[in-house]
Amino acid sequence: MSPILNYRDEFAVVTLNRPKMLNALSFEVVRELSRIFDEIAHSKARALLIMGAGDKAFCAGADIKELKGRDLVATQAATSFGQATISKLETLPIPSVAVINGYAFGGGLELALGCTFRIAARAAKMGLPEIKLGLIPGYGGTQRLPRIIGEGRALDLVMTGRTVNAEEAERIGLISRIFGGAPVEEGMIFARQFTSFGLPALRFAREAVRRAHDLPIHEGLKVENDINTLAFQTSDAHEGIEAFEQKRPAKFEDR
Ligand code: CO8
Repeated sequence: MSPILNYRDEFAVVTLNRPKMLNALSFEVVRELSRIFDEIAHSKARALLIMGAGDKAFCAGADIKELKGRDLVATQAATSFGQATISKLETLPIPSVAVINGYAFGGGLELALGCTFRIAARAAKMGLPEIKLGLIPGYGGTQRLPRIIGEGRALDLVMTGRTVNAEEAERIGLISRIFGGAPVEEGMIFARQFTSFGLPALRFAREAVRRAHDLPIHEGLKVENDINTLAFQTSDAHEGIEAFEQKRPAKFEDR
Protein backbone atom coordinates (compact mmCIF):
# COMPACT_ATOMS: atom_id res chain seq x y z
CA MET A 1 0.00 0.00 0.00
CA SER A 2 1.25 3.44 -0.92
CA PRO A 3 2.45 5.92 1.67
CA ILE A 4 -0.27 8.35 2.76
CA LEU A 5 0.23 12.10 2.64
CA ASN A 6 -1.95 14.27 4.89
CA TYR A 7 -1.76 17.89 5.86
CA ARG A 8 -2.43 18.77 9.51
CA ASP A 9 -2.14 22.36 10.72
CA GLU A 10 1.23 23.59 9.44
CA PHE A 11 2.52 20.04 8.84
CA ALA A 12 2.79 17.58 5.99
CA VAL A 13 2.49 14.10 7.50
CA VAL A 14 3.68 11.08 5.52
CA THR A 15 2.71 7.66 6.85
CA LEU A 16 4.44 4.57 5.46
CA ASN A 17 1.55 2.22 5.03
CA ARG A 18 2.45 -1.48 4.81
CA PRO A 19 1.99 -2.36 8.49
CA LYS A 20 1.78 -6.15 7.91
CA MET A 21 5.26 -6.01 6.35
CA LEU A 22 6.52 -3.58 8.99
CA ASN A 23 6.28 -0.78 6.40
CA ALA A 24 9.10 -2.25 4.29
CA LEU A 25 10.22 -0.04 1.40
CA SER A 26 9.28 -1.75 -1.86
CA PHE A 27 10.62 -0.09 -5.00
CA GLU A 28 7.09 1.14 -5.66
CA VAL A 29 6.97 2.78 -2.22
CA VAL A 30 10.30 4.52 -2.91
CA ARG A 31 8.94 5.81 -6.24
CA GLU A 32 5.82 7.07 -4.50
CA LEU A 33 7.87 8.75 -1.75
CA SER A 34 9.88 10.56 -4.43
CA ARG A 35 6.66 11.91 -5.94
CA ILE A 36 5.28 12.85 -2.51
CA PHE A 37 8.44 14.77 -1.60
CA ASP A 38 8.07 16.83 -4.81
CA GLU A 39 4.47 17.58 -3.88
CA ILE A 40 5.41 18.64 -0.35
CA ALA A 41 8.19 20.90 -1.69
CA HIS A 42 5.47 22.91 -3.45
CA SER A 43 3.01 22.90 -0.54
CA LYS A 44 2.45 25.43 2.22
CA ALA A 45 3.64 22.99 4.93
CA ARG A 46 6.27 24.35 7.33
CA ALA A 47 7.62 20.95 8.39
CA LEU A 48 7.34 17.32 7.33
CA LEU A 49 6.71 14.45 9.76
CA ILE A 50 7.36 10.89 8.58
CA MET A 51 6.09 7.90 10.51
CA GLY A 52 5.00 4.30 10.07
CA ALA A 53 1.47 2.88 10.17
CA GLY A 54 0.67 0.56 13.07
CA ASP A 55 2.34 0.43 16.44
CA LYS A 56 5.21 -1.92 15.58
CA ALA A 57 7.41 -0.27 13.01
CA PHE A 58 8.59 2.95 11.48
CA CYS A 59 10.10 0.91 8.64
CA ALA A 60 11.95 -2.44 8.62
CA GLY A 61 14.06 -1.48 5.59
CA ALA A 62 14.07 -2.32 1.92
CA ASP A 63 11.62 -5.05 0.97
CA ILE A 64 14.00 -8.02 1.16
CA LYS A 65 11.72 -10.14 -1.04
CA GLU A 66 12.38 -7.77 -3.97
CA LEU A 67 16.15 -7.82 -3.63
CA LYS A 68 16.69 -11.37 -4.87
CA GLY A 69 18.02 -12.09 -8.35
CA ARG A 70 18.54 -8.52 -9.53
CA ASP A 71 21.39 -8.02 -11.94
CA LEU A 72 24.16 -5.48 -11.50
CA VAL A 73 22.59 -2.78 -13.66
CA ALA A 74 19.15 -3.10 -12.06
CA THR A 75 20.69 -3.01 -8.57
CA GLN A 76 22.74 0.07 -9.40
CA ALA A 77 19.71 1.87 -10.83
CA ALA A 78 17.50 0.99 -7.85
CA THR A 79 20.21 2.05 -5.41
CA SER A 80 20.69 5.37 -7.24
CA PHE A 81 16.97 6.06 -7.21
CA GLY A 82 16.66 5.26 -3.49
CA GLN A 83 19.68 7.46 -2.71
CA ALA A 84 18.28 10.29 -4.83
CA THR A 85 14.91 10.04 -3.11
CA ILE A 86 16.48 10.33 0.34
CA SER A 87 18.67 13.21 -0.86
CA LYS A 88 15.49 14.93 -2.06
CA LEU A 89 14.07 14.51 1.44
CA GLU A 90 17.28 15.84 2.98
CA THR A 91 17.18 18.99 0.85
CA LEU A 92 13.45 19.73 1.02
CA PRO A 93 12.81 23.46 1.53
CA ILE A 94 11.24 22.63 4.92
CA PRO A 95 12.72 20.74 7.90
CA SER A 96 11.70 17.12 8.39
CA VAL A 97 11.31 14.90 11.43
CA ALA A 98 11.38 11.09 11.41
CA VAL A 99 8.99 10.04 14.15
CA ILE A 100 10.36 6.54 14.86
CA ASN A 101 7.43 4.76 16.39
CA GLY A 102 8.91 1.22 16.41
CA TYR A 103 11.51 -0.65 14.35
CA ALA A 104 13.73 1.43 12.06
CA PHE A 105 16.10 -0.94 10.28
CA GLY A 106 18.21 -0.82 7.15
CA GLY A 107 16.65 1.42 4.50
CA GLY A 108 14.09 2.52 7.11
CA LEU A 109 16.78 3.98 9.33
CA GLU A 110 18.49 5.38 6.22
CA LEU A 111 15.26 7.19 5.36
CA ALA A 112 15.22 8.59 8.91
CA LEU A 113 18.86 9.68 8.51
CA GLY A 114 17.75 11.79 5.53
CA CYS A 115 15.42 13.75 7.81
CA THR A 116 16.63 16.90 9.52
CA PHE A 117 15.73 15.38 12.93
CA ARG A 118 14.83 12.01 14.40
CA ILE A 119 12.79 11.36 17.54
CA ALA A 120 11.84 7.90 18.81
CA ALA A 121 9.33 6.11 21.03
CA ARG A 122 10.81 4.61 24.19
CA ALA A 123 10.34 1.08 22.79
CA ALA A 124 11.83 1.86 19.35
CA LYS A 125 14.67 -0.27 18.00
CA MET A 126 17.11 0.91 15.35
CA GLY A 127 19.94 -0.57 13.34
CA LEU A 128 21.61 -1.20 10.01
CA PRO A 129 21.46 -5.01 9.79
CA GLU A 130 22.43 -5.27 6.09
CA ILE A 131 25.72 -7.01 7.02
CA LYS A 132 23.64 -9.99 8.18
CA LEU A 133 22.30 -10.29 4.62
CA GLY A 134 25.83 -10.11 3.18
CA LEU A 135 25.18 -6.51 2.15
CA ILE A 136 26.03 -2.98 3.21
CA PRO A 137 23.63 -0.06 3.73
CA GLY A 138 22.82 1.23 0.24
CA TYR A 139 20.39 4.07 0.81
CA GLY A 140 22.97 6.51 2.20
CA GLY A 141 23.64 4.89 5.58
CA THR A 142 27.40 4.55 5.21
CA GLN A 143 27.65 8.27 4.38
CA ARG A 144 25.08 9.89 6.69
CA LEU A 145 25.52 7.76 9.81
CA PRO A 146 29.20 8.74 10.41
CA ARG A 147 28.31 12.38 9.78
CA ILE A 148 25.63 12.18 12.47
CA ILE A 149 27.21 9.93 15.14
CA GLY A 150 30.91 9.80 14.14
CA GLU A 151 33.01 7.18 12.36
CA GLY A 152 33.70 4.83 15.28
CA ARG A 153 30.08 4.52 16.30
CA ALA A 154 28.96 4.21 12.67
CA LEU A 155 31.43 1.38 12.03
CA ASP A 156 30.18 -0.33 15.19
CA LEU A 157 26.58 -0.26 13.96
CA VAL A 158 27.33 -1.03 10.29
CA MET A 159 29.84 -3.85 10.89
CA THR A 160 28.02 -5.61 13.72
CA GLY A 161 24.50 -4.98 12.42
CA ARG A 162 23.45 -4.73 16.04
CA THR A 163 20.27 -3.12 17.30
CA VAL A 164 20.27 0.00 19.47
CA ASN A 165 17.41 0.94 21.74
CA ALA A 166 16.03 4.46 22.10
CA GLU A 167 18.15 5.28 25.14
CA GLU A 168 21.41 4.38 23.40
CA ALA A 169 20.23 6.16 20.23
CA GLU A 170 19.67 9.34 22.22
CA ARG A 171 23.01 9.00 24.01
CA ILE A 172 24.99 8.64 20.76
CA GLY A 173 23.11 11.44 19.01
CA LEU A 174 21.26 9.23 16.54
CA ILE A 175 17.97 10.72 17.76
CA SER A 176 17.23 14.09 19.37
CA ARG A 177 14.57 12.99 21.82
CA ILE A 178 12.63 10.02 23.24
CA PHE A 179 8.86 10.47 23.36
CA GLY A 180 6.14 8.75 25.33
CA GLY A 181 2.87 9.90 23.75
CA ALA A 182 1.06 9.50 20.42
CA PRO A 183 3.59 9.74 17.55
CA VAL A 184 1.89 12.37 15.40
CA GLU A 185 1.23 14.68 18.35
CA GLU A 186 4.76 14.17 19.66
CA GLY A 187 6.14 14.94 16.21
CA MET A 188 4.13 18.16 16.10
CA ILE A 189 5.26 19.19 19.60
CA PHE A 190 8.88 18.61 18.62
CA ALA A 191 8.60 20.47 15.30
CA ARG A 192 6.77 23.43 16.84
CA GLN A 193 10.09 24.38 18.40
CA PHE A 194 11.01 25.78 14.99
CA THR A 195 7.94 26.09 12.76
CA SER A 196 7.33 29.73 13.74
CA PHE A 197 10.81 30.74 12.53
CA GLY A 198 11.38 31.95 8.98
CA LEU A 199 11.93 29.15 6.47
CA PRO A 200 14.84 30.94 4.72
CA ALA A 201 16.73 31.23 8.03
CA LEU A 202 16.02 27.57 8.83
CA ARG A 203 17.34 26.57 5.40
CA PHE A 204 20.42 28.75 5.79
CA ALA A 205 21.13 27.25 9.23
CA ARG A 206 20.73 23.68 7.96
CA GLU A 207 22.93 24.29 4.95
CA ALA A 208 25.70 25.97 6.93
CA VAL A 209 25.81 23.18 9.54
CA ARG A 210 25.79 20.45 6.91
CA ARG A 211 28.64 22.03 4.95
CA ALA A 212 30.77 21.73 8.11
CA HIS A 213 31.21 18.03 7.33
CA ASP A 214 32.55 18.56 3.85
CA LEU A 215 34.91 21.48 4.24
CA PRO A 216 38.17 22.40 5.94
CA ILE A 217 37.49 24.93 8.73
CA HIS A 218 38.70 28.03 6.82
CA GLU A 219 36.47 27.20 3.85
CA GLY A 220 33.58 26.35 6.19
CA LEU A 221 33.94 29.72 7.89
CA LYS A 222 33.86 31.42 4.47
CA VAL A 223 30.64 29.53 3.64
CA GLU A 224 29.19 30.55 7.02
CA ASN A 225 30.14 34.16 6.34
CA ASP A 226 28.49 34.09 2.90
CA ILE A 227 25.29 32.45 4.17
CA ASN A 228 25.17 34.75 7.20
CA THR A 229 25.55 37.80 4.96
CA LEU A 230 22.72 36.45 2.81
CA ALA A 231 20.54 35.93 5.91
CA PHE A 232 21.04 39.59 6.83
CA GLN A 233 19.49 40.59 3.49
CA THR A 234 16.11 38.98 4.27
CA SER A 235 13.06 40.89 5.48
CA ASP A 236 12.77 38.27 8.22
CA ALA A 237 16.16 39.32 9.65
CA HIS A 238 15.03 42.95 9.60
CA GLU A 239 11.79 41.96 11.34
CA GLY A 240 13.54 39.73 13.91
CA ILE A 241 15.94 42.47 15.00
CA GLU A 242 13.22 45.15 15.02
CA ALA A 243 10.90 42.91 17.07
CA PHE A 244 13.68 42.38 19.62
CA GLU A 245 14.16 46.14 19.96
CA GLN A 246 10.41 46.70 20.31
CA LYS A 247 10.12 43.86 22.85
CA ARG A 248 7.45 41.99 20.84
CA PRO A 249 7.32 38.56 19.20
CA ALA A 250 8.72 38.56 15.66
CA LYS A 251 6.34 37.87 12.80
CA PHE A 252 8.32 36.12 10.10
CA GLU A 253 7.04 35.99 6.52
CA ASP A 254 9.56 33.67 4.90
CA ARG A 255 11.23 36.35 2.83
N1 CO8 B 1 11.32 -6.82 3.86
C1 CO8 B 1 10.25 -7.58 3.60
N2 CO8 B 1 9.44 -8.09 4.55
C2 CO8 B 1 9.74 -7.80 5.81
C3 CO8 B 1 10.83 -7.00 6.18
C4 CO8 B 1 11.64 -6.47 5.13
N3 CO8 B 1 12.68 -5.67 5.35
N4 CO8 B 1 10.86 -6.89 7.53
C5 CO8 B 1 9.81 -7.60 7.99
N5 CO8 B 1 9.13 -8.14 6.96
C6 CO8 B 1 7.92 -8.97 7.03
C7 CO8 B 1 8.24 -10.37 7.54
O1 CO8 B 1 8.71 -11.20 6.50
C8 CO8 B 1 6.90 -10.78 8.09
O2 CO8 B 1 6.09 -11.17 7.00
P1 CO8 B 1 5.26 -12.58 7.07
O3 CO8 B 1 4.30 -12.39 8.24
O4 CO8 B 1 4.60 -12.66 5.75
O5 CO8 B 1 6.29 -13.63 7.34
C9 CO8 B 1 6.31 -9.49 8.64
O6 CO8 B 1 7.03 -8.43 7.99
C10 CO8 B 1 6.49 -9.33 10.13
O7 CO8 B 1 7.86 -9.50 10.43
P2 CO8 B 1 8.40 -10.51 11.56
O8 CO8 B 1 7.46 -11.64 11.74
O9 CO8 B 1 9.82 -10.84 11.21
O10 CO8 B 1 8.34 -9.54 12.83
P3 CO8 B 1 9.23 -9.64 14.15
O11 CO8 B 1 8.63 -8.68 15.11
O12 CO8 B 1 9.40 -11.06 14.57
O13 CO8 B 1 10.69 -9.11 13.72
C11 CO8 B 1 12.22 -7.57 12.66
C12 CO8 B 1 10.85 -7.78 13.35
C13 CO8 B 1 13.33 -7.83 13.69
C14 CO8 B 1 12.26 -6.13 12.19
C15 CO8 B 1 12.36 -8.58 11.51
O14 CO8 B 1 11.17 -8.52 10.71
C16 CO8 B 1 13.52 -8.30 10.62
O15 CO8 B 1 14.66 -8.63 10.96
N6 CO8 B 1 13.28 -7.70 9.41
C17 CO8 B 1 14.31 -7.43 8.45
C18 CO8 B 1 15.12 -6.21 8.85
C19 CO8 B 1 16.24 -5.98 7.85
O16 CO8 B 1 17.11 -6.82 7.66
N7 CO8 B 1 16.24 -4.81 7.19
C20 CO8 B 1 17.23 -4.46 6.22
C21 CO8 B 1 16.74 -4.78 4.84
S1 CO8 B 1 17.99 -4.52 3.58
C22 CO8 B 1 17.96 -2.84 3.31
O17 CO8 B 1 17.20 -2.12 3.89
C23 CO8 B 1 18.92 -2.32 2.28
C24 CO8 B 1 18.63 -0.85 1.83
C25 CO8 B 1 19.31 -0.58 0.48
C26 CO8 B 1 18.60 -1.32 -0.63
C27 CO8 B 1 19.23 -1.11 -2.00
C28 CO8 B 1 18.28 -1.74 -3.07
C29 CO8 B 1 18.90 -1.96 -4.39
